[in-house]
Amino acid sequence: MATETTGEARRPVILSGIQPSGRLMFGNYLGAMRNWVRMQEDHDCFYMLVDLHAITVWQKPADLRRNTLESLALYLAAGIDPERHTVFIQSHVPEHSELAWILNCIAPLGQLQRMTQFKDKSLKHEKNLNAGLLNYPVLMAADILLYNADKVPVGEDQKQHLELARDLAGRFNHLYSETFTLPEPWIPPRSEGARVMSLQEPTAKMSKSDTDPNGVLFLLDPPAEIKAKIRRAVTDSGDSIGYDPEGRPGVSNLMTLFKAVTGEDFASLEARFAGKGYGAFKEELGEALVAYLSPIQQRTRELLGDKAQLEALLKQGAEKARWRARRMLDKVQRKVGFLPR
Ligand code: AQP
Repeated sequence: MATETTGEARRPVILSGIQPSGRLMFGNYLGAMRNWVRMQEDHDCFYMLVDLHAITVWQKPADLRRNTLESLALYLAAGIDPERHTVFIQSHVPEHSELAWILNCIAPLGQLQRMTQFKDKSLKHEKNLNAGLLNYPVLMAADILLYNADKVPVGEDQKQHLELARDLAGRFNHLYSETFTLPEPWIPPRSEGARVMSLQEPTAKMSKSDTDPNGVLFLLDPPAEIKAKIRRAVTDSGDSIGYDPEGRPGVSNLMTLFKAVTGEDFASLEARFAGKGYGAFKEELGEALVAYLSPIQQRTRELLGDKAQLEALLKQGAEKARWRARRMLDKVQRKVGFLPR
């Protein structure tokens, strides 16, 4: 297992990132960020904002800038510590693109074309079906392998991409010599938010770029909007509270959110809301979400008030990341047969 010296202890390496392709939402928080915060205790963590990935779908430049900075503030407000760990923007570390090119040259085209996300996104973005969308998982493999990450905490939707990263690492090691650690996905259980579903279409995952904002709980939604979205959330026929993600995806999704922000387990929720109907349940859930998110929102606003400090943190993060990334890329380039610069 790859480890790095940090202070006295040698700790396993974690890497993960989110695309600033919209405003961060509750699925990103439960599937990724919240676990990142917890993992800081006993890992050496690299957390990025993957803007190179974001432009595989058209982004208005002003929105991309705003979403990147806002997401960084949310990372910090949620509890990510940029002093003890490495927080950076993907495009600030050019080694990601350089390694991606090399990996592209050993990535089987057929495997990339079979990726579920590629197929979904090709349908959604028919008019902008670009090569970046196909090569997305190769860039993701480069992100991970550059730092020899042991574990990658992601939501369920990213599992297939992790498998590709492992395949590419294995293939490179086989073609040249032992170089990359094979990364393991770290996926939270579904009942803890590995797959938060849309509030309007509970059989589809919640997505920050959903065209229906009512389906998405954004982390910076004002309190009144959070409560309104929960009130309008699609539930299932019947009016009892019961956890059954296959049969009753709407109410099960809301129960997952309830448990995530209060810690109350499903059996207790079922008993407490027996005979009370969806109305009372939704009111309490709305209140609980607002109480949970308010301190994060407040801290995000404060951080966004000091742009210079955020930019300084980014500069420091990019320097730390580049130092590690460069060492690995030099090694890879040497093995491939490139002459040293
Ligand atoms: N609905 C979700 N439930 C649990 N986890 C989720 N993640 C995303 N949606 C959910 C996790 O969040 C991390 C970052 O995701 P991303 O931004 O890199 O890409 P994505 O999976 O494509 O997320 P979105 O919000 O759906 O983005 P858009 O709309 O731009 O495509 C990942 O760990 C992901 O698993």
